[in-house]
Amino acid sequence: TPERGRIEFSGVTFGFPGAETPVVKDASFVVEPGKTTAIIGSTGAGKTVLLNLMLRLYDPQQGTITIDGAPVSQLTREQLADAIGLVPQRPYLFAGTIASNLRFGRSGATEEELWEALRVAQGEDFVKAKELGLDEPVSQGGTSVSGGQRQRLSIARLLVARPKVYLFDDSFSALDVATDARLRAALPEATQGATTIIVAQRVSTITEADQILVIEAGEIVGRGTHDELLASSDVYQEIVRS
Ligand code: DGT
Ligand code: MG
Repeated sequence: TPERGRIEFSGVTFGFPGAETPVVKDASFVVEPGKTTAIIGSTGAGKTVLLNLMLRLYDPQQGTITIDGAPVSQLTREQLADAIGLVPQRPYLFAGTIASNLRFGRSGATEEELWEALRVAQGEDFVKAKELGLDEPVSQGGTSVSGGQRQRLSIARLLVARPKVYLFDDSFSALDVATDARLRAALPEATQGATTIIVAQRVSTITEADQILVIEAGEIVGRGTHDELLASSDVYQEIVRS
């Protein structure tokens, strides 16, 4: 249902302990439920920190972050995990099998659900090619699978978990443009129209987003659709040209 998964940042400022300048400065924005919000900006701009704040890996020094009206600071770990899930920029795998790694977010998932998630995450072919398929062993850190495969397994894992809000931290940059497009085309159905936040490097990944936030040195310096930002944001124009 479209009323689930609304995130609001109000005047959020965060700096790492001991650092002089904050890495997120007075950020205020709304992520509308059921919509896709993209975050773009240069390396070190604060994109990952923004996502980590939603997951409460750290708490802001100022301001509030709410999910469906509830401050994240008041949610239990379980409530937060239920509401929001992340494909981290550097995905990790646990010692076990491909299946146990995919079921990490929801142990009750059926094999059919695992294959469906793999299909959407563009990971079906390489898992099928493994001798044991879903039961193929995976070592800690996932050294037996390539970086790109690890990323696809991590995306599939989040699809299996079915949170209200999906966070993708640079999850598509390593894919070729065609695979990236196929994956994103399959996402809305797979997430059942859940709120989606995509941190991206490539503009083609985010042109269709409902809202794009342009972040520079911890500040939101532009917001709007691709066309709106092309007309209004120098920083965005620069990113498009680069
Ligand atoms: P990326 O992934 O290279 O495109 O860059 P972003 O936009 O994800 O950057 P982010 O959010 O990882 O880092 C923002 C700033 O915060 C940057 O100056 C590095 C700093 N920073 C990130 N993580 C830590 C940390 O754990 N400790 C400290 N002291 N600083 C950190
Ligand atoms: Mg990052």
